[in-house]
Amino acid sequence: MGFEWYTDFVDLNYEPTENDIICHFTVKSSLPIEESAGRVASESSVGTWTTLAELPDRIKKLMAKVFRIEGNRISVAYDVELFEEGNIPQFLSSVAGNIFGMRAIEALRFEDFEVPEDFARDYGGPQFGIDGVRELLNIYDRPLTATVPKPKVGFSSDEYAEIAYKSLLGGIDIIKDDENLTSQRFIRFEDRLKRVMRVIDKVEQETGEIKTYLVNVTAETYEMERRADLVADFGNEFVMIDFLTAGFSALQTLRDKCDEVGLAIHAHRAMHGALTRYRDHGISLKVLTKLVRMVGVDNMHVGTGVGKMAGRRDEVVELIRICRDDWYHYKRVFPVSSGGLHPGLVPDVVELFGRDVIIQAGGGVHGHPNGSEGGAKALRQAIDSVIEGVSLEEYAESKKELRLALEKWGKISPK
Ligand code: RUB
Ligand code: CA
Repeated sequence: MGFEWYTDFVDLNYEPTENDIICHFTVKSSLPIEESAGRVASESSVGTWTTLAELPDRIKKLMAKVFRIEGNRISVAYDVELFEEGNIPQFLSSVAGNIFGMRAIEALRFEDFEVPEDFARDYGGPQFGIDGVRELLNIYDRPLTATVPKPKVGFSSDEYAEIAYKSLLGGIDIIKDDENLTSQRFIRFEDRLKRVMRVIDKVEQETGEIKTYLVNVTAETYEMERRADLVADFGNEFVMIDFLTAGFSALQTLRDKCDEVGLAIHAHRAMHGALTRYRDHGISLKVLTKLVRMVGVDNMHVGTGVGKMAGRRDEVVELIRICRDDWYHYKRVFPVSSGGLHPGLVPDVVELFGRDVIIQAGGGVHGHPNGSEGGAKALRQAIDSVIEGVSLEEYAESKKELRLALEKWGKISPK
């Protein structure tokens, strides 16, 4: 048709330059692939549905280019000039914006992207990263342990702090709020923070170990900043954010705030399933994980491969690499393995992740027959056994808590 120019956005002879951002998509459409691919590149860069009366050469240069087509997988090159420096929402509005809603495209998956140094430089990355977090906690030789008090909402601050106390005393390093715990009527933020910090001080004095609190500051952005200030005033090291429900703008705001007040960021990925779950549509976790590393979170949930959340082992391995491989100036992100874990699964998790992992168990600690303290001990014993190279069963012969955990859960992978 004379008025369309979508295929002008396809140039299979084009060789990407060092000024290009490369995005990889999978496209499902009843149109020929050049047609559908052209639509993706057009709508995500300078195009509209028709040719225009005027198109200056200068702007023509900014047309995104589909330079590779393999079956229904396409790769698109975007000139870095198309993007504002340091603005993730604008990046997503371009390469993951309107194109998801076009009628001619039945399904679209944003699989992966690569950025040139010129673009990478505009994002600071993690402030602490794995090495910094290890320094904060003074733990260098083993996986870190975290627990979410369960039930995840409903406790008063007092009850919550009591569970935190028992868990920390049993050997857990980190208390973590759950994704939907913020500042409900029954457990206001400031009150909970105050009480948990009191408990942390007490345990730190009693045990000589350093403990920390991943306190969920997710809220409207001004309120979130206020909460981050409070957390810093109380002398804690971390905040946690549900980065998808809060949004990338909020995450960037929090990252700036944390730079100012010296806090590390724990990223919870709640809601990612709405984007990542269907293999032929949405945005992959790979993309989300790269983005949060660029913005600069210090911990990121990547799944377990064995627990209650979806996510195959090979996918988890890939996310671990995105968190930990060298990538420009970005510090390494601590991958968090969480969701349905318990002592019997610890060997699998360490086999998959190695030692640079935060192992989080909620139900797998507080569901222990001896309660939270027993559960915490069992989790630490499971880690010790792996580090010492002894089987769980053998280790459990002399460790009561681990034995009780194995009797209750065995090595079950919960659904
Ligand atoms: C953990 C829990 C976390 C999940 C989220 O509780 O529910 O919110 O880890 O999933 P429990 P993911 O240890 O009792 O399962 O880590 O995959 O984002
Ligand atoms: Ca502390």
